[in-house]
Amino acid sequence: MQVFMALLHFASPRWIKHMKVEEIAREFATEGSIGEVKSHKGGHINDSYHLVNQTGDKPDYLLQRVNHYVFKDVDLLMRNMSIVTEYIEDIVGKEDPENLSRKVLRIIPTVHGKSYFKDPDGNFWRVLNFIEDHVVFERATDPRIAYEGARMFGNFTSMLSGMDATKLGYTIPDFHNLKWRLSNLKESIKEDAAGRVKLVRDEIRYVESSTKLMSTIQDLGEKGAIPLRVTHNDTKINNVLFDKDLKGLCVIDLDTVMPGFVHSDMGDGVRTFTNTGEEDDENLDNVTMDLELFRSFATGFLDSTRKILNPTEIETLVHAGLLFPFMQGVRFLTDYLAGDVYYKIKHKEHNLVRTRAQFKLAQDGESKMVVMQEIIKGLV
Ligand code: GN1
Ligand code: MG
Repeated sequence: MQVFMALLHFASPRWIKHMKVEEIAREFATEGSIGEVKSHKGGHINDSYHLVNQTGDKPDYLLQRVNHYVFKDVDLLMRNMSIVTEYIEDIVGKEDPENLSRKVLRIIPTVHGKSYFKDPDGNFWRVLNFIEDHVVFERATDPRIAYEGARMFGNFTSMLSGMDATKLGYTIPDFHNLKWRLSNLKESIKEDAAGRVKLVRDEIRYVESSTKLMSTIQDLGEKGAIPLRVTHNDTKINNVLFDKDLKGLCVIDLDTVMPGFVHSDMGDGVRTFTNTGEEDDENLDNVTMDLELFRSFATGFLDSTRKILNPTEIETLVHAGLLFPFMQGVRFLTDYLAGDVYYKIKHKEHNLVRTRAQFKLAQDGESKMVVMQEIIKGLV
């Protein structure tokens, strides 16, 4: 396959026009004149660039290449994104019209009026407004960050609770379906494409022994006890932008907004806001679930969702904090075994280091589950 791809690459340059990022930026209906194009730090999937406007009073923009290995249907993804951003702009526009441009994401169309541009190499690009003077965090160093970030993510779901979730398509089918994630892991163990199974026996044993506990939310979903909502599905701490006074501005990274369970948003939030270490911490002693940060996160999340959640959702919210580090570990482990084909990595063992840190976090969460449940009870 790789040889075939390489041949294809060498056979194509005569008629394929490889475009520069600057040229791609010119395909969009931006205002003013774009000068510098700076690479912008983003997540593990897409590539982002900051388009700096040379015209004084005109705004900057964010150009992104959407990873179409991960998002197979970019057309559907952009349709979802248009529906959601317009819906939110309507609500926020009534609440705070003066600060609208820093509080919502807007899709800037191409010069032909489309929501994305496909370049001759088959890459998909989009442009969004650049939110000025924002701050992002990789870790919650202050309970106020956990509270405010959680309130922002909760408010996102809450704002969208008036929308029929089936209006949106699935940008990644089965994204948070644990059974599917586990069957992918099984498959990658069987294939052992990178010859690494022998290195992860302990991790595989941990997955097998934890599956039952981690399936609680999936079981509830299958029974129809928890409703499908419009959820964000990637509520990482670095997907909320703050202003300098630690007030939440805007929730970003809407690629995975689709029908889901509220536990996804609680879960990825707990996973990233309460971790005292890094997502890929090599020192597992650093990785714990901080109960004070958990209290702040749960308070913020419930302050903005209390009014929309049903009693079963609230009662089972605590499970989300264990499931999401666990499932994330399963996903990193699967990618490690497959030879690092999905997540961007910084070194050869990166996905294994990430796996171990996520499993440590899930274990620490499990040992604190009773206390966390008490905290949630005290909040409702
Ligand atoms: C990916 O690209 P980023 O960092 O926003 C992933 C999430 C994971 C996360 C782990 C589409 O998100 O699901 O939770 O990495 N996104 C996709 O850090 O798979
Ligand atoms: Mg993301």
